Amino acid sequence: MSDTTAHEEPELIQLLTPEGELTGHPDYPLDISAEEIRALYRDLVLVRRVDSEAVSLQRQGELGLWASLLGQEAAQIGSGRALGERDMAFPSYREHGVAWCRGIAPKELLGMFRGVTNGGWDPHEHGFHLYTIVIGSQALHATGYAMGVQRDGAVGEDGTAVISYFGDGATSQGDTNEAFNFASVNNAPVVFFCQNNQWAISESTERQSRVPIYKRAAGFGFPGVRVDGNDVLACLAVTRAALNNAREGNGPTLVEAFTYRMGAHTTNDDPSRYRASAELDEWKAKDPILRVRRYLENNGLADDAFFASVDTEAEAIGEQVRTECRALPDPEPLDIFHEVYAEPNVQIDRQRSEFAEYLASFEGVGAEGGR
Ligand SMILES: Cc1ncc(C[n+]2csc(CCOP(=O)(O)OP(=O)(O)O)c2C)c(N)n1
Repeated sequence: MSDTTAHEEPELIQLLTPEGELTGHPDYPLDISAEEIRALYRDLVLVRRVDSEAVSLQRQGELGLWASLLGQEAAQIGSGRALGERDMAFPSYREHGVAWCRGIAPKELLGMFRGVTNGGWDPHEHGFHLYTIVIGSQALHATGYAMGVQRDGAVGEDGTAVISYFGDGATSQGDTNEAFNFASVNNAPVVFFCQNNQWAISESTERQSRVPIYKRAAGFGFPGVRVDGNDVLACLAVTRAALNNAREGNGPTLVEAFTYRMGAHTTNDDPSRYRASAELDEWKAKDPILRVRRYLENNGLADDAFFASVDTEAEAIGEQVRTECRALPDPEPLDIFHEVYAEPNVQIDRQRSEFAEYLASFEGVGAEGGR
């Protein structure tokens, strides 16, 4: 018996090579203007700048933690810009680029990582759900939401599509596999967008799946596709097609965006302990921003003034993020009881009163009061 599935070379959908050559793909035609490509370039540069500023802020004690998106900008901007206004995204905790596309201000993300907010933003206002730390759970949330969309009759030409973001590690979770199955048997309008960044903290992708991740969709009865996750144009075209498919009532798709986490898992991690630096060098050559810049330059579609203006904007946004982060107000201690239940709750009311009494017991006690 031979086993070829684990070893054959998977097809990678790519429209723009690392050298900046626009090759296109017959299955994913993309009608895009130079202006739109310049706008994508700007998105990529700005989210990278927000991200690097957040890493610095964490290092300086202004944030408790940060999960960097470095290297995954194209996967997130490409898929994020494919979303329609009515669509709903269910992120994990690294989707700062998608949040950017959904109009979430960076300071809202920082508030969460600074620990001064219970949530961050209104999911319905932005079509972008709250960050999820419990790996894989949002695949089920997205599927349930998509089944709701279906029951509301919001599938069809102007329908709503749902997208769930998760990593390669999440594909080992029961929740993710249950979501695949529910979505498939219900033909739910959901796209599963897996950013295969090659690592789940210190576990490599080989430890998650014996076959290329996108091929696992076939076992659940829906299509899977592997896209170059460092190619913003391919990510845009492939996600757009998958969302349209879902919207039109043709069910789920698994998109595996093949990319690389160029930074640490989070600011608590040191990747040099488990992976070789040569691997990073290899992926730096496939940088998602560099290839768009090369394309624009080589084809005379952007001049030095354009690149300089994006850099200036990036510096300004870095400063803005820093100032806004430091100005975020600390929450009142009693805020912890807000938004626990939608309806009044006796237990919560009792706990709030007890805590308020406890806090009041400090009133009038000066620094010397504890002696
Ligand atoms: C249910 C659950 N198990 C374990 C963890 C601890 N944990 C946090 S991040 C992570 C790795 C996730 O890797 P992946 O899904 O590839 O996403 P990435 O962080 O690479 O974007 C793990 C195991 C968790 N948050 N939730």
